[in-house]
Amino acid sequence: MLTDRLDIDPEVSAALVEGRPVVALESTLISHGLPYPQNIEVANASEAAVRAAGAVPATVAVHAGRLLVGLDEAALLALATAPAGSVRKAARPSLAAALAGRGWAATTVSATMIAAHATGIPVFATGGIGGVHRGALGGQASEAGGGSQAHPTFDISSDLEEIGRTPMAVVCAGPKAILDVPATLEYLETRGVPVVAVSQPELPGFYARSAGIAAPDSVADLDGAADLVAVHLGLGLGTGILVCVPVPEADALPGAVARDVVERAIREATEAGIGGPELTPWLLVRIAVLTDGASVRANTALIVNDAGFAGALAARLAAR
Ligand code: PSU
Ligand code: MN
Repeated sequence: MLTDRLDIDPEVSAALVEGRPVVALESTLISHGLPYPQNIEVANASEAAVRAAGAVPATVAVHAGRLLVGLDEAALLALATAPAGSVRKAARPSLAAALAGRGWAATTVSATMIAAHATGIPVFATGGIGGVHRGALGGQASEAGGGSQAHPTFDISSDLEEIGRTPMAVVCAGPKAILDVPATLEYLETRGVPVVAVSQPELPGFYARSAGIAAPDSVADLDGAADLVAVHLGLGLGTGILVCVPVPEADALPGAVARDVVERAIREATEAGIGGPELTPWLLVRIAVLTDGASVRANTALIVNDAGFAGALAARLAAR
């Protein structure tokens, strides 16, 4: 059983027993999404942002055959400083391999949601969710451009299936800009996942404030988000709800800049034959180089912002 593999941090379990707010955080963005030392700074700042909002952080990872819910400082540092390639990326399809291995594995959105749901944590924060990659469906990707190969890659993140089957609020800054964002929204709609933008009608665009398309739904602020999340989870439909908070203005990439570098990085990835679980980390690194670090500043700012928002959301929900 999954529950036999769970190691829940005592502070996290005490908070859950007492009905206090807890926010789950993922760890792949630490090991695969950002360079050192920004990754450890973000991991610590995200936990601090959750606490400042009145909630308890629970970063999730796999170590020595155990699924850890709540990491201490040493564990976060171990993940952030591990030599490249030594930390596995654990998603739903790779969770068993990660648990069967001896070392560290970082959890993606899907594996983090599995752990959080098994623990009883209803709010989760990440940077940007994975989704339908450009070219996943073959031919020209819809509107967002790129992905011009004729054959479909079928590369669709397991994040989407997980949000479609787990009743939890997922706070992010939009689907990652490297994706076919319109197709990702369609997929979420089919799986019954409400997607709501906070404070603006447009869908947040991960590196940029806007993805350039309307969000399926929007709310004015935190209170509006808490109301909608409470109703959705209260209905017992069994699906998650995606709450999209735009990257803070000061660190956002201008929309046109983000679009250009993303398209160039995707072209280069296709030429280099990059695919599978390597694709997302490869693109994030390449975009960091192409923007001279500006994308890393946007990514770190949006992750910490999402964590703070999720903390406040969890606090509202726990107070009801
Ligand atoms: N958000 C970020 N950086 C990341 C991720 C999210 O700002 O690196 C990670 C998440 O763990 C997400 C994963 O689940 O990217 C998606 O990977 P894939 O496309 O291979 O499913
Ligand atoms: Mn994939």
